[in-house]
Amino acid sequence: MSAILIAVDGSQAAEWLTNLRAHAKTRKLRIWPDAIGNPDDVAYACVWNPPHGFLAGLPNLKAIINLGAGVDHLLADPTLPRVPVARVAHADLTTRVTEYVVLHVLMHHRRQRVYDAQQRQRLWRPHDQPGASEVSVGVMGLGVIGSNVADALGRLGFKIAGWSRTAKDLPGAKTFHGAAGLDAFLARTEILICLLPLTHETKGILNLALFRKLKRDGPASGAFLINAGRGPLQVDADIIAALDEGALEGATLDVFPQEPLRPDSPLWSHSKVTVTPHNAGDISPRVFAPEVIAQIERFERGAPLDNVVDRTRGY
Ligand code: NDP
Ligand code: OXD
Repeated sequence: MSAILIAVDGSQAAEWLTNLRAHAKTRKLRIWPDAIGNPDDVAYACVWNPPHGFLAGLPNLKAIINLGAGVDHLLADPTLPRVPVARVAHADLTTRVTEYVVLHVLMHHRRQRVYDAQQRQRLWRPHDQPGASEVSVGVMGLGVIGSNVADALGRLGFKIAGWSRTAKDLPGAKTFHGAAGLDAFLARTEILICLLPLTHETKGILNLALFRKLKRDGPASGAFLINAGRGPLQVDADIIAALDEGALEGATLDVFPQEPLRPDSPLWSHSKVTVTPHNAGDISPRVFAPEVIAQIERFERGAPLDNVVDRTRGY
């Protein structure tokens, strides 16, 4: 029987092996880099950020399963074999990212950083607090995760808008799409959430010119950015410039053009920036491994893979 290869960059490789083994029954499992075995045996590669060029060395590969939602690293490999690439679109991951975004929207909305600073000074000073229903939130990317985030924040009462590549209808939200819809979307947005994939169209989109178009005279008392999409969507120097000139009042960043974030990055110590280490939504091998095996078994019975990436679109 053909083998499944696990090629995971990072600390979760062993956990994937254990969990896939628990469901793979008698199937051969191989692990990169130490136990690849004969590359000719490998039919399925379950990967997270594998080195470019590596998958091209598996001549009998039938499908690639990306163990995460974003496929930018994979698609940037010019030698990527022409087999279907499936990605994670799973409620567990969607819920985790939604938790992260809701937490940070509320941190900005409720001025938590200001109160943290006041607590350190033993300062008792309430500030005006708008209700959620007065504040406009905008979600860039209305896919599996962005639409769930929009729904969760809508249920908290925020005014919701969303922006996507193609037209979308989202209950309770005002939607915009394409380059033509971007400025109107930004003009009404006080808290901007980015859940876009990284593609040649979206790279660098979170820049100073865009931040200057956000609404900063609304009840939120300034504009805020939350980026949990991908690092190269944002221009770090422009975030600092926007914070310094007032185009942005605060930022929460989970992702960075260079990860880990360089120790000398001014973002670490900026008083208006919250930095997290790209963990808004970690995929759980325990939860997702059974689905990987079930997908492969269905595929072998002739069904298409779920959540296949459109390589031309780039996500
Ligand atoms: P989806 O593919 O389901 O959704 C992508 C959305 O982005 C779609 O609404 C799409 O528009 C929109 N989009 C793509 N290109 C453009 C463009 N040029 N202009 C406007 N809108 C665009 O992705 P997911 O929701 O599953 O995930 C989104 C991203 O979140 C991932 O690609 C990944 O980078 C990131 N992520 C980060 C995590 C973290 O831990 N920080 C965890 C998980 C994901 P349309 O609907 O028209 O196709
Ligand atoms: C993902 C991620 O894309 O964790 O799944 O960033």
